[in-house]
Amino acid sequence: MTPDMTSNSTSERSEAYIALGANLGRREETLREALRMLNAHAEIEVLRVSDLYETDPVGYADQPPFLNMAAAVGTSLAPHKLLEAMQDIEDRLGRVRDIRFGPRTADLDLLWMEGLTIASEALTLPHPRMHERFFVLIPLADIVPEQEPSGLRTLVDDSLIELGEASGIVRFGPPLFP
Ligand code: PH2
Ligand code: MG
Ligand code: MG
Repeated sequence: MTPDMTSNSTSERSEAYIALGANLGRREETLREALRMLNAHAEIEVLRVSDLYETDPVGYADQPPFLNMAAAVGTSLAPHKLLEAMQDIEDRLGRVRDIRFGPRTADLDLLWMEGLTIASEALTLPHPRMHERFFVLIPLADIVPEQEPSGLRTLVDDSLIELGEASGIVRFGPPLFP
């Protein structure tokens, strides 16, 4: 086996969960294109995609509503390499990085990778705010299997119970992929 620093140490495929959001331009087209670009990457396969949800902006209220969704991907990339691939897709979709929590053409956030914990400058896993956001948890609940082996289903279910009645989120449409 050839050593390859872009892959994870075992070269095995792992499963990762990604949150996607858009609140500028043609939101649905942008998200569809983001999924297509993820799946077009040689080391990423889109496995499952949630419904599409329209959500009130959280954190910085004076901006348009978001479309949000979640995807499960299979990947042989190490976490930081997957994150780089996601950021490259954001850039290609015309993302301009300015206001924190502000409007964005395309936002791809890495949420969870088989329960791995990482705290680096570039990446925190699990995503530190995932458990407090309906716009992340409700799409995730669509695609995390009951028997997910690293405990993500329990995290999602417990967080949703903790948060109580959902608000600021409505189902917008069926999965965009394939
Ligand atoms: N993303 C943010 C900040 N606020 N609000 C909603 N509803 N959806 C998002 O995706 C979102 C947000 C930062 O990335
Ligand atoms: Mg985000
Ligand atoms: Mg982001």
